[in-house]
Amino acid sequence: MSEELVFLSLGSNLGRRKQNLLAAVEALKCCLDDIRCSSIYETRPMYYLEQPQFLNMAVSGLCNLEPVQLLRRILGIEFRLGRDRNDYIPNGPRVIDIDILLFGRRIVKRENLRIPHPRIRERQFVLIPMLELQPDLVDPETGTPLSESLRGLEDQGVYIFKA
Ligand code: PH2
Ligand code: MG
Ligand code: MG
Repeated sequence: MSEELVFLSLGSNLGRRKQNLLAAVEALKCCLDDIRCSSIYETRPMYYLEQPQFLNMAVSGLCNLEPVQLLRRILGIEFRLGRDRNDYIPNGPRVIDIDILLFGRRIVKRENLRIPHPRIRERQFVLIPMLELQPDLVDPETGTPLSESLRGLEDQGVYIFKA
């Protein structure tokens, strides 16, 4: 089976935000080896603005699963950590959100899973932590360095979290 370097984005803006992120990292040891974590950032909400500030971070690791299998595990972890998809507001508040950003250089276009994550390039709360882990990352679809996408963005309110 082939092993791929995977990048994930973690976010939380409900409950004990930092503990939620750290519990997710712990749980991800089920699916990822050699896990690396970015700093934790406090970030202004995007899209749906009337909600608490998020904590966001990026995680990388080596994965032996297929992308869809990884997604299934991630949905299980989100559920165990208290994610409630019944009172779900699109882009609204959540205890934990784990998104697959990159899966090696693979491209996945399924109804329930798109890799690379379609909104990476417009989100400082994703780009800043993931480029902290690996500054030379490239968009596998276009070959464009993700650092270039970041350079083109206006300030979105992303700060290192100190607490
Ligand atoms: N996640 C969203 C919508 N908006 N904004 C920030 N700052 N951080 C997030 O993780 C986030 C968001 C939907 O997943
Ligand atoms: Mg998300
Ligand atoms: Mg998600």
